[in-house]
Amino acid sequence: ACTRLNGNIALVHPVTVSTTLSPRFGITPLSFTIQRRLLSTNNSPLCANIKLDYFNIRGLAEPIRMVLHYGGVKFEDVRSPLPGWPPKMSESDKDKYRWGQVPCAVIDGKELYQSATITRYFAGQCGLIPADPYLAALCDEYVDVQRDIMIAWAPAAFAPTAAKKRLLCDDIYRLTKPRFLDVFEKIIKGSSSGKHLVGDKMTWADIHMAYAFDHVEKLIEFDVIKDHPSMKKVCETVWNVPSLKKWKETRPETPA
Ligand code: GSH
Repeated sequence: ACTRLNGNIALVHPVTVSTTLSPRFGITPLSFTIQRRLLSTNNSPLCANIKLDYFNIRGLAEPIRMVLHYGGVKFEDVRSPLPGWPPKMSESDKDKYRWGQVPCAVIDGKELYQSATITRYFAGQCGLIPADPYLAALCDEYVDVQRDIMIAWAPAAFAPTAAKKRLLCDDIYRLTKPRFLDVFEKIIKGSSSGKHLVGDKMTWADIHMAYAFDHVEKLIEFDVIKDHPSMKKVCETVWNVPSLKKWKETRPETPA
């Protein structure tokens, strides 16, 4: 529900209302964060008309969808049929988009591209970016590292045979474990909460981590973080948020 307050549009978010009033859904600190932020803004995307254009896969759109579901933000999840693997658009479809690629978020008619940019944009509006600029940048760093890890696993995802995939998985695991996974494990172990990457609250870096390793596992059928219990804890914490748990259980079953 949107209402006007001191000339600004204030939004009393439906999720906030229900979580505040009904213990059935649980009261989350996020509700209050969202409420506080939105009371001082007149261009919140949570009041906007949001459309997300992508293919009918999780892919690069999934962290955006997760952040929007976390915030209880209504959006139109437009899914075009997958044009092959890896997806390649026809020239005429490419012409529909500024950079010839998706995901594309359309916010009150205005387009925004680049999956990390879009995810970060909505994360900021959903209380998932720390106010401290250093901690906010740390979230960016961790998301970028997670993307490096995903890129490292891509050859296994596109391997022509199962045998080749197995060989590649062994090689990539040997390389990425000490360089990336063990470092994340140490960071989380040394944190005050033991279940968040940055500070003691959920941030978009946590949500992106849950997305990244869920996605890699889906693509290569191998649990990359099976020996990293603290990383598992972060991911479980994300997937235990009621709206994300529901999304995971009900999202469309897709090949990637
Ligand atoms: N850096 C971009 C992002 O993160 O959004 C990459 C976008 C991208 O590669 N999109 C692919 C695409 O639109 C789908 S995953 N492919 C169609 C094509 O290039 O023809």
